[in-house]
Amino acid sequence: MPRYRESTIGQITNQAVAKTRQRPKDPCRTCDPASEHMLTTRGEGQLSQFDRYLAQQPQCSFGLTGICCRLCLQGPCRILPKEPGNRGICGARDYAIVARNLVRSIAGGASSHSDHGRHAAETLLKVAEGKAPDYKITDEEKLRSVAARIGLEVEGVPTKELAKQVALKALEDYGRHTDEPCTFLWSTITEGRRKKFTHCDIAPTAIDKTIAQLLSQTVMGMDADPVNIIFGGLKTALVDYTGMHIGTDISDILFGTPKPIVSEANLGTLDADYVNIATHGHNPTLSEMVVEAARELEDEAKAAGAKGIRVVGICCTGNELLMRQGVSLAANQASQELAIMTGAVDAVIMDVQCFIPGLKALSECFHTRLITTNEMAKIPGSYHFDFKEERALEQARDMVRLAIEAYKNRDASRVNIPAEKHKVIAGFSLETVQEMLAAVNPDRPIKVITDAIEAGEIKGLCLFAGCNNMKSPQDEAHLTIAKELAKKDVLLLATGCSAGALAKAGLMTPAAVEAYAGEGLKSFLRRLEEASGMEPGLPLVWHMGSCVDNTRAADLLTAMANELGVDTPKVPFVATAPEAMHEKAVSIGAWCVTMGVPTHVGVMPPVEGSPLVYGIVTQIAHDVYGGHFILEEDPKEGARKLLDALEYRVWKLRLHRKAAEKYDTELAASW
Ligand code: BF8
Ligand code: SF4
Repeated sequence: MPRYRESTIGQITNQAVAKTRQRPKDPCRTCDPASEHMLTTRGEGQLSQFDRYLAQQPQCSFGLTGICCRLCLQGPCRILPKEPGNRGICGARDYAIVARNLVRSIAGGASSHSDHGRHAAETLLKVAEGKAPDYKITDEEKLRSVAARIGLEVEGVPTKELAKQVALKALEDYGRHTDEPCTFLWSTITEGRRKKFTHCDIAPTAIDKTIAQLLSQTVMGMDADPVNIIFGGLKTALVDYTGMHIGTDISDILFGTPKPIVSEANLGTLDADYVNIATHGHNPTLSEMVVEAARELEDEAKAAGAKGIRVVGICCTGNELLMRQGVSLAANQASQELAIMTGAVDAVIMDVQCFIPGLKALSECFHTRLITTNEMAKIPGSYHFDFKEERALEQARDMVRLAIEAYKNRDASRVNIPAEKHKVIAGFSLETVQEMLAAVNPDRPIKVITDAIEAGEIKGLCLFAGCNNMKSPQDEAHLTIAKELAKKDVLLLATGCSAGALAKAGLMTPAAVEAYAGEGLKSFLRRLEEASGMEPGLPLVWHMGSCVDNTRAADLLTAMANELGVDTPKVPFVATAPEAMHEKAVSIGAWCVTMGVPTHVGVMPPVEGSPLVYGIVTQIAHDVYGGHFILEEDPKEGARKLLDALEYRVWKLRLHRKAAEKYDTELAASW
C-alpha cells in the first residue's frame, strides 16, 4: 500500500519568509469586533503587541527558517548558501540546527505543562495530608476512576488515603529511576501506541529526566543526527502529554469535572458598575480561590461604591474557570492587553504562563493593578504574592482587596468597554461527552460517534487548539477553518485560545449549528440534543477546556480507536493549531503526531531551512507514527487538507473493513 501523499505536503513553499516580506502597515489586524473597537478607539501611547509586531518587521529569514544557531558562544551561526558557510563553525549542518532548535521548543513546552501538573499533584498531596485546608476533594468519583486506571486498589480505601496515593503516583512519573514508562501516559493510550512507543524507543520513564536529557542531547558537540534528535523531541512531547494528563486529572479531582455550563465571552463581559478582576494564566489552584474570595467580599466592593465583583478570565485560567464556575471569558491571548485598555479592569491576577510583560506599560496608563503570584513568573513593578496553598484563601482575599482599592481610583470617564459578547455553552469534559452519548447508546456510548462516521453522517472529528499569533490576524484562521469544516460535517472540539476565539465569535451556541453546520452534522447534533435533553441545546463547537485539557480530546481519540478496534492512526480524527505561537503548542502538536493524528499548524514553525527536517515532520512521521504535520498558512487550504486527511481515513477504514469481512481476516493494522 503506497503511503498517503497529499500533493502539496512535503514541498517547502517558503511561507514564513514570504509573510515577513509583506510587512503589514495597519496594527488593527483582528477579526474580533471587540479587539477592533479597542484598537481603533484607544488613547494615544497605548501600545500593544499589535503595534510591536509591526515594529519587528521584516523578521530575520535565518531565524524564521530555523537555520540560526546560538547554542554556543561562537555563534550565532547562520547557514549560508555556499561552502564553507553552509555549515556552522563547528560543522553543524542545516538539518542538525533546525532539528535542535525545534526540539528545544518541545522541551520548553513540556517543562511548562509538566510543571503545571506537578503543582496540581503537590497540591493534592497537601490536601490529602491536611496541609491545605482551603481545598477539598470535590470529585470523589473522578479520584476513584483515576486511581483505578493507574492501577491502585480502590475498594474500601478512604478518600484522603487514596488521594495521597494518586498524588504520589503522579509525582513518581517525574522522577522514576526504573525502566517502567510513565504511568499517566501508559494507562491512557491504546495497546497499539504502547507497542509503537516501545518499538521506537520513545517511551519516557520520567518527566524531568526526559526534558533534561533532551537539553543534554542538543548542546554543542552532542547529537548531530536529525532523526535521533527528533525522536528525542517526540519522547519529550510524550512527557508533555503526561504532565498535561496529570494536570487535568488532578484539577478535576480538586475542583470538579466540568459539566455543561452557560456563560459569555468577549470584552463586553466586563461591567463598568462592578469591580472587575481578570484572572490570567493557566493553573486553577489560585484562580478558584480568587473566585471564592470575590464571592465572600462582595460587601466590601459595595461599600467602595461598586455593585459587586465581577471575575472574568483571560487565556487558559479563563477556560478553567469557565468550564467549572461559569466565569466569563473576556479575552484570549491577543486581546489580553486590550482588556486593560477598556479602563475597567481593576486588577489582573496572574498565575503561570502566557501573560506578557507588555501588560505592565499599558497598566501604567490606567489604574489597573497587576498581581503576579508565582516565584518563577514576576513582572517588574507589579504586586507580587508568594502564593502558598497552605494560606490560599487568605492570600486570594488580599488580592481581591487590592482590586477593590484600585477600583476607587478608576476614572469613569476613561471607561470604554466594547459591547461585543456572545453566549457560550462550555463544559465538554470526556465524562460529559460520554454521558450525552450514553443517552443514545448506554452500553457503548462512543459507538454513537463512530457509527455516525461510518454511516457518513459526520466526516470525523477535528480538535482546535493553540494560541493567537501576531503573524495572523487575530482569530481569523480559527474561525475560517471552523466554519469550513462545520460546513463539511466535521464535529468540532476546542481548547485553549482557539476555544477562546470560537467562543468570542458565538460558535459555541446552538444558533451556530443552524448557521454553519452541514446537514449531516446538524442532524447528528440534533439527535444527540434530543436524546440527552441537553439544555439549552448543543453548541456547534464543544469546548473541552484549557490547553492541558487537550488530553481530554486525546482520551476521546483513544476511546474511538478502542471502539473501532483499531489503533489511533486509523481514526478519522485530526487536529489544528491555526494560530500556534507558544512552545507549548509545538509540544502538543508533536505528541498529537506521535498519537497518529494529522496535525495542521497555521503559522509556519522554523523548519523550512532544512528540507530533510521538513520532510521528516510532514511525511516520514506519517510512515512511522501515522500522524504528521500539515504546515499551511492559508486557512482555507489548511481546512481542505484537514478534510482530505479525514476523508482518506474514512475511505481506508471502510476498505479494510470490507476486506476483513470478505476474506474473514483480522482488520488490517496499516494506515
Ligand atoms: O496554554 S493557547 S497562548 S493561553 S499556549 Fe497560551 Fe497558546 Fe493561549 Fe493556554 Ni495554550
Ligand atoms: Fe555555531 Fe556550532 Fe556553536 Fe551552533 S553549536 S553556534 S553551529 S559553532
